[in-house]
Amino acid sequence: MAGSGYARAPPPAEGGAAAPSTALYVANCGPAVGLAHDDIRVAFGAFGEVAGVHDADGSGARVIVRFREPSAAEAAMAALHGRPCASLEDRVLHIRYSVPAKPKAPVGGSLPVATSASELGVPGIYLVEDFVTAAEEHEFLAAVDSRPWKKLAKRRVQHYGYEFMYETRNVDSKQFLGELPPFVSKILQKIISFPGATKCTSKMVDQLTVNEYPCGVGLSPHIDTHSAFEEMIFSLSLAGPCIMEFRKYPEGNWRAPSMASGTDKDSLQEPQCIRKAVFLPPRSMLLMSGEGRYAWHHYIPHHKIDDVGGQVIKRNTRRVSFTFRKVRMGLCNCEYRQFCDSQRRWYFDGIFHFNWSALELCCTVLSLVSSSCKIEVGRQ
Ligand SMILES: O=C(O)CCC(=O)C(=O)O
Repeated sequence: MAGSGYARAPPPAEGGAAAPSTALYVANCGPAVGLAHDDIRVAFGAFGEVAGVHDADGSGARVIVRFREPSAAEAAMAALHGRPCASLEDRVLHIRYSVPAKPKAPVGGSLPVATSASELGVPGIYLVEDFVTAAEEHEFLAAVDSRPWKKLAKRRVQHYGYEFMYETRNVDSKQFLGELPPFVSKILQKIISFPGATKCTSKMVDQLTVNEYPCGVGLSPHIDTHSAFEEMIFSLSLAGPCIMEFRKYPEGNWRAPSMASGTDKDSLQEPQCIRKAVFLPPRSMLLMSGEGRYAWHHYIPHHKIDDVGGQVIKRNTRRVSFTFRKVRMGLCNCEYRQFCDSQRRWYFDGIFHFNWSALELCCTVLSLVSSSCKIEVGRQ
């Protein structure tokens, strides 16, 4: 019934009859089998007032007949289903009750999708379109396609510089795999002059993750582990576009990322979080820094199509992203302590005014009291 605005009526409760509705889905009936809508209206009109007849789909051989009253639909069903209909050239009609389809959620959710970083308005997020040319894009894709991919649950990856460990969402900083490959040197040169990039040295990144997402596949919401990587994270989109959503959770409502084993599980919609989305076209470069990198989750929804400013964008090609990061060698001391694995213990200490020495003292006193109780009990 795709496209008719009607769907099959829910199945009847066990042992019960199908609940009548005012609309009937009638198969083997319509202009493609020589039956005009007007003739169908007249034939069904014998059972009660017909509110409308329209195509159920693009076949021309299935229609929706809408009555004013459920009793009329019930009578038509009883008289015509599975039988030749004399007033419709003796065609055998196949009829089901049908109900108005629930409206589908708008493509991409109700979230407006920005096409620039200024429109997005997440502090520390920068976007440059056409960061590389189409010829360079072709070159980069050929380079990664000639190298081995590692398969994750829903996508393929390659790692350079340092291996990324999905179980811990971290890298082993002692396991240096070698310099970044020569095919990215043009990108590294351009990164130096990226707006928003503060440290102007080509060594500002030393780890590359290449992600290949099949059509419509996305990525779970997450914040890159603070202790694993420095502040600036660059992501180059190649081959296909995507929407990237940013989510900020209110104070005290933060959840740890859930990407164990590279299995990207969509998190439940969090009603309290602030959500913003931006369109990443192929060949664009995104920089996540400051608050946008440290305190906002980023997320790629699993969508086959997206609505960008009223334009339908099909994600019918793979998307390949090159994510460049700098491995952190010490602890993170950012100002977003709530989201910082290097500082979280101290953050929660602060919130709860927790005093570890006081706790230790309490434990000692308790254990002394309990052992003296045991002595007392033993004496009785
Ligand atoms: O594909 C992207 O642009 C982002 C990749 C990413 O966030 C990641 O690998 O953690």
